[in-house]
Amino acid sequence: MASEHFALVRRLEYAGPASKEPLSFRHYNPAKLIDGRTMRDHLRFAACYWHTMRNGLADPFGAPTAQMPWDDGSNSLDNAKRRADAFFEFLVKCQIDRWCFHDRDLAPEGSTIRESERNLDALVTHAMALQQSTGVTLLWGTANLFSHPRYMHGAATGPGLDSFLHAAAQVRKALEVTTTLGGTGYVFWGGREGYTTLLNTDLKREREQLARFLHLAAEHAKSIGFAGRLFIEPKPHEPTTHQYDSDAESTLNFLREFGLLGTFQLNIETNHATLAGHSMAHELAVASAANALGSVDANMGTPGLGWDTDRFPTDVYLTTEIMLAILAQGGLTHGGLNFDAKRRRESFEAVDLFHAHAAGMDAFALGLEAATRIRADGRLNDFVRERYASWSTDLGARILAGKVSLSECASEAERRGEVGLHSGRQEMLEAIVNDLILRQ
Ligand code: XUL
Ligand code: CO
Repeated sequence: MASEHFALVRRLEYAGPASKEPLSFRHYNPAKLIDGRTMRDHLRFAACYWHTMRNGLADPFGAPTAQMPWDDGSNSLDNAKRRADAFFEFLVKCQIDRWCFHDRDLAPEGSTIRESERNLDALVTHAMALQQSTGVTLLWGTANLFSHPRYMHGAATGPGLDSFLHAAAQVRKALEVTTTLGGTGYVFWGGREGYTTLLNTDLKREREQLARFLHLAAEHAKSIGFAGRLFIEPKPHEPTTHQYDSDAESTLNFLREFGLLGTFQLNIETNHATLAGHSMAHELAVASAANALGSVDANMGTPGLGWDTDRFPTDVYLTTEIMLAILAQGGLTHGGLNFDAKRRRESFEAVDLFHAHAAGMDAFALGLEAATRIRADGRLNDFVRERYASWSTDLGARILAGKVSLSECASEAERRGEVGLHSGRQEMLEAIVNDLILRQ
């Protein structure tokens, strides 16, 4: 790293819950062992290049506000490299071990595919050196198939063949550089893979195009020896009216319909879950039940505001729910907690990048500790086990194994008489969760 871009910030350290030093961790203690694994390994934090380095914090009504003294606003390769230097300095100082990027965040688009690829190669060589000197690793890479006007009607799902072909070129390259950088994942977020109006759309055809595209990408990933996992990131809409991979259930159905289940896992993002009208806990449960919870885009929305506001995840109830889902499946192997989050437009100083990420990291550390207490306490698990206990009887097992007919069920119902009722005790369980979140 040539020079310090955040000269006033020293590496954030764990200072304990009593600390009032804002640029420190009160709860994230990377080396602390929890159930035999360090916090660092449980949480697998990543920061994203797009919001951290490329988001000027403009909104539909106002100009960018973010102060980025390392960025001269040009499209030059030198500027792109300086930005990468600043990003890696930020990662090290914030103790974030992983990063994620879109091809076009990292390197400027050229006037031809070949030129774009050359620009990307230059930045990948630069990022590789930064990875080596800092020990930071790549969580996942992806291609931006939604910003350029060529993709206005969709990329793989566009009505014209040309957008599909161009997207293929971009994804081929993005898969290759993700492999070069040792990424443990590669993400497909279908930014414009949906429709704006059905009046001009052949939905059946577009879904088939998307499936073919994903097959081609998976085949290419295999052929180049990509050792990571392929993830799809559901989102219901924005910018499209309807995105085909709209939530976890619909994405799993899509994968199943087109023979892609098993090849792809899901990257679940909180604000996408809420835009879909679901809780994050719901989306995680659906993905995990299908053995398809691969990674998490860690952010949160703003209740009552119908946008993807991508706030930093500072809600401890939310982080507790997320960590419960992750711990229940034994952790994330190739994915992690990627802060796909941006500061508010008013948090425009460079130091706010540190405050924002530290707030998210501390919230997840609290969530990890709370989820661990909830699991160790056992009352929630016991309650659920007890609730389904009758299925563990001989008859329950035989029904599930398909060995009992509907008529046999009916006779048994008659023999048993009226159904015995038991309370769901939701409020009691919610109180237990509150107690265990607050008891440190
Ligand atoms: C958009 C979004 C993307 C993906 C990567 O809402 O979440 O940034 O995470 O393309
Ligand atoms: Co995301």
